[in-house]
Amino acid sequence: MRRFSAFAIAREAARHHSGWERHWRSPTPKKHYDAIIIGAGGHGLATAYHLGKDHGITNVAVLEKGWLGGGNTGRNTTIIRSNYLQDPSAAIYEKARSLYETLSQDLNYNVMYSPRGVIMLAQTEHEVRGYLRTAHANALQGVQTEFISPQRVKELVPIINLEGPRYPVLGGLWQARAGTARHDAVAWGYARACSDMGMDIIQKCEVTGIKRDGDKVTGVETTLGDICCNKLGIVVAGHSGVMAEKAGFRLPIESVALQALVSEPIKPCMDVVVMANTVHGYMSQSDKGEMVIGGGADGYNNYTQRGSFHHIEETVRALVETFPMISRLKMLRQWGGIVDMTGDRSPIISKTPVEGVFVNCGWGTGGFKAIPGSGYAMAELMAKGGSPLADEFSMWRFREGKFIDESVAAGVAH
Ligand code: FAD
Ligand code: PYC
Repeated sequence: MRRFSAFAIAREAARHHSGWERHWRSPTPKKHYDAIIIGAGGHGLATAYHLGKDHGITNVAVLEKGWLGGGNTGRNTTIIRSNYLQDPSAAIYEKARSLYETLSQDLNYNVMYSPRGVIMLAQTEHEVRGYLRTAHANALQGVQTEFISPQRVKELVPIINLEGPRYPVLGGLWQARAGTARHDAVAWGYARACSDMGMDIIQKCEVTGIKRDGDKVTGVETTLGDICCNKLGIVVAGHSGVMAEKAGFRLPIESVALQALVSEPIKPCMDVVVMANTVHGYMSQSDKGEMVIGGGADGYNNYTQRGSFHHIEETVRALVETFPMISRLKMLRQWGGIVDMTGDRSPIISKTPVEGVFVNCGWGTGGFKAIPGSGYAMAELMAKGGSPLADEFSMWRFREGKFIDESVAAGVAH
């Protein structure tokens, strides 16, 4: 694959951009692969990338029923942070955040990582205590966060109203090196790098069954025919329960819709990300100028990929108090994704009861930020049978009671 560089861009500009190559091949599936990954979202593609880059396993296919990045990876609000409470979470989210810092260089693809800083507002006394606790835990974990005063919040976010009668701003948990990245570019960058290593990324290929010989996986049934493999990674987010059932086991997971919306574009007015978890709303400004707004998850399980109107109303009504200027904005678009929720709001990166089958899911409302770290850990697990970053996230922790409770750090109420 030709590398992107200032020189390449100048040369293409001079010849009307006629020389760019396709970013990834669209091959027909082979009969057999060493490893198959189901799901070409960020986590599946990052897993394939690290299988090749770190472990030299390149006879790999990534199978996607729709289009690459068309699941939650292309539907999220792109917030990246690592201010979690528990040690195993801080380790994997901080690994991911640090990999994001150099991802554009590593992939030779501009993922537009923007470490603009994230504030989680404390709007009740209870939240103040909770975030102070997180800041202390982060200090021990080597994650740089601090609890800041309302005045400092106002300096960082001039458009904020500190004095809301229902939701006064009492301070905030601030992570200066947190931020955002361009979600599609993350998927595209990984896909291009995987294709460049000789891996097959096959879109419009739905996995409809999982083939076993006794307790061992032998391959998958797909809409493009049967394909054999030695190892299988299930990385399908909101459809993890469905896929696990096809493999013959159950996962402690539920699927619900989470939604977001954007306003019309306006002039730059907010250059950090603000999460207001008491009101289940969060907001950032995109490079185009739109205010990107997200709300809470649906209160019932579903696979709609749409979201519901009452959430838009609840989210915007509450945010208007904290950001009065948004009452004047027109909202342009709304969309939803199906997120996969575990009981302790932490992911599952695990071996399964079927030999050769591995699962990576349960990132719920917060997995975009984890993509590089999750791919790194999942690849290590698939290649070596264990990974220091993944071991605590085994699916058996629910049977053993070793929960990793992140219901507060998840940010979105669910
Ligand atoms: P996906 O991107 O959903 O990929 C899974 C893929 O599997 C899909 O493309 C799907 O088509 C494919 N698939 C499913 N079944 C099959 C099959 N049978 N055969 C083949 N392919 C199949 N996280 C953050 O960190 N920060 C945020 O700000 C944030 N905001 C969010 C806002 C919204 C509205 C939503 C919906 C989510 C948000 N998230 C956020 C969560 C984040 O988007 C997800 O955790 C993450 O994208 C999950 O990535 P994934 O690769 O596991 O899943
Ligand atoms: O995990 O930071 C997050 C998040 C923000 C919005 C949805 N998830």
